[in-house]
Amino acid sequence: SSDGNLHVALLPSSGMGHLLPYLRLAASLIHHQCSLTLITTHPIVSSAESQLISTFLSAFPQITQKKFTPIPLDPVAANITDPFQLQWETIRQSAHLLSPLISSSSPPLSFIITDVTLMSSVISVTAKLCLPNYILFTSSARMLSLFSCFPSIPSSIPKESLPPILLDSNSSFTKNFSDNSGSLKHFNGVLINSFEELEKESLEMLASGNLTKGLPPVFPLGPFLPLELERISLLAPLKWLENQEESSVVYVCFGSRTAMSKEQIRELGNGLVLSGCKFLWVVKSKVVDKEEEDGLDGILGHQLMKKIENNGLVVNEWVDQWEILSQKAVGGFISHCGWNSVVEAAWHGIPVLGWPQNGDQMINAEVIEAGGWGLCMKSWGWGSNHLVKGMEIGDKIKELMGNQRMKMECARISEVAKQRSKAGDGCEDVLKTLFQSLKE
Ligand code: BUP
Repeated sequence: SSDGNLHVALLPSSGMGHLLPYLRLAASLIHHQCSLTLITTHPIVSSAESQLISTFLSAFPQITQKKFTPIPLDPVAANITDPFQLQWETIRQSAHLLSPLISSSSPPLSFIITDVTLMSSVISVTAKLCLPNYILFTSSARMLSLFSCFPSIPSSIPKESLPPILLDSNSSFTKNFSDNSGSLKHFNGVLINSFEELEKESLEMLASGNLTKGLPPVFPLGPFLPLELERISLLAPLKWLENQEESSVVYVCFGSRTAMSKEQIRELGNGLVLSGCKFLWVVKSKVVDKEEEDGLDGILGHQLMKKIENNGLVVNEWVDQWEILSQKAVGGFISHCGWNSVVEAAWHGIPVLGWPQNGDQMINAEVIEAGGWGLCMKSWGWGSNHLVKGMEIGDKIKELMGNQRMKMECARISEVAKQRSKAGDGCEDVLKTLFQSLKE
């Protein structure tokens, strides 16, 4: 291929939701004959991430790994409790140490692709080295439209959909978000796991140039598909699903970084039982997988466990979400609306009951709602300690599972998504444009 001379470095941020799309993109770049360097940051926050990285590197021995060890930050002094966010800040503050790592790459790098959380600090390094920069934005185009204007808010996005922390202009999170946004114009382009039919309006708005001056081109490369090596063999859920009727099961998962309160988890359990539907529920009560779990009995309580027994299957391990969503038995998905999950639900044509918990999730859930293929529960505990009762949850699940119009919209979006990824690589044309733009 004519792209054979490109050497690309990838610098992902922490958290599975950030790492997975990087590895999926990496595989696609390899397919296009690029040489790759993967910069990994140590110590790695979760064991899910470290396992995935080792499996990935053994599957692709041609990829160079460069280990980056930033200077550790004191979480108390940094005033950050979330371990993933702490890692972002740690990388940011040690970004100058990336310089030797990047400049020693051989053959010399053609460009680097980095995460939104690291932008403003990485740009200072790459500017000195005159190295072109791209971002792989791991959220929706709708979120990108907010990000690109921030601290202004585009008229298409209600203020209430912003995570509460972004409304506090004094928080360090908001300051970083703003700094990163401000550095956007110094980047050569933004790659994103989205596609026209999923986010037509936002992508058009981003391309029009009306949103922000100097916005670099956006390359919609989605839908990203999982790699074979991501598939793990936790067979119990799949075995159980095989014995359920078509479209009868609601799958419940709030992603890899979100832990609900024990009280809310129990209400959700009651809601699932009250809905009368069968369910497959991935329970997570700790933010990082390395922390100790109470065990399902401890989290749910004996009484609820008994009620659940005949209706559903509950697991507190990493599951193969892609495989689960592809099962005939699955007819609905209760999701926190992390962007990867949204795109995966679209691809499989599963109606979503969106229950955003924080970050970009409300804005992502609005993409689903606007597309008519799911619901966005704006009033359910977004950024507050409000407890959603089981009864209300149960009613919404019934609505989700019985809604024929949403099923039709799902089938439509799924068909287009599959069409886009038919050749096994949905981003062929867009990547060609990207490579072309690099040669100009
Ligand atoms: Br949990 C879980 N199995 O058990 P999101 C997640 N996943 O395959 P997040 C599994 O992880 P951020 C599990 O399919 C998706 O690709 C899932 O990413 C997979 O949410 C990914 O949906 C999760 O973006 O990340 O992890 O909360 O908050 O950073 O978006």
